[in-house]
Amino acid sequence: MKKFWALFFFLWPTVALIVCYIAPSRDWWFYTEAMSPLGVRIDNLFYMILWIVTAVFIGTQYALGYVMWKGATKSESQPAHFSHGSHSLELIWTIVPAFVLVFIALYQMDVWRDFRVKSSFPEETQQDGAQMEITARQFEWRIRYPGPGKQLELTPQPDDLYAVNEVHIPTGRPVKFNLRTDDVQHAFFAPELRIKQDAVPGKVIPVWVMVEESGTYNLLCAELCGWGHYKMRANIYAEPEEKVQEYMEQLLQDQNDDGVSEDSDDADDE
Ligand SMILES: [Cu+2]
Repeated sequence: MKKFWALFFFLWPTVALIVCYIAPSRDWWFYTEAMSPLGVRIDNLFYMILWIVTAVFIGTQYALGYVMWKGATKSESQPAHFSHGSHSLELIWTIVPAFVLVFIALYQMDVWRDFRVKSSFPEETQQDGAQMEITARQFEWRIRYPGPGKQLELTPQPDDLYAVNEVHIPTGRPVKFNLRTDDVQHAFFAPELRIKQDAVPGKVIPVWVMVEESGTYNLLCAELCGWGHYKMRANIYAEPEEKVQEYMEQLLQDQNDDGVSEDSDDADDE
């Protein structure tokens, strides 16, 4: 029975090794590839941490299995050896994890800076203001674009264009938007683009994203924000610049449509 338990403890690191071997080819880690260059860098950080954790897990579990196997195969007549405390061991298992954590903290800093620190955003987003404002509210995403040819102001303007649960961004260049919330705390979560940013009451938080391939991506709320939290699902449409322009023109037309047909307009004029 003792040998069984030793083998049992050998089993799990072996399972971990097998999973690590087959998971990448079966896409078990992430359900899609990162669709933005920054997302790729975030994934690389994730994989680096995953490898460290995996190595530690496999190493410690095999060590545990080995100790158990040694105990299980030792003769009954041999007396047990008791030991308590080892300064050098304790030093090792304090310094090594501390070193690993400091390394991760320093290594991830440039990705963090490029994602979060405004002055490190891509140059294209530095000159102009934000391209749109995305406001989370119970339970939807409201998007405010500036009127044609205008810059986005922090406060709503009469000719602003509005959309709900539908974000259109051009591909191939960085886009900056302001994130805010109307009520409680929400979180802007675009899993394929690897963006997760809290929307905090009273704050306007700039976020940037660059998508290279056209496509429709999810926008979800990742903060349990109330009973309708599950409904806060929107689409991000990444498309060529001309398509975004077309969409804006359509939005402008729809917004200016007063519901009265053009014919009756003419009739009024007469
Ligand atoms: Cu929410």
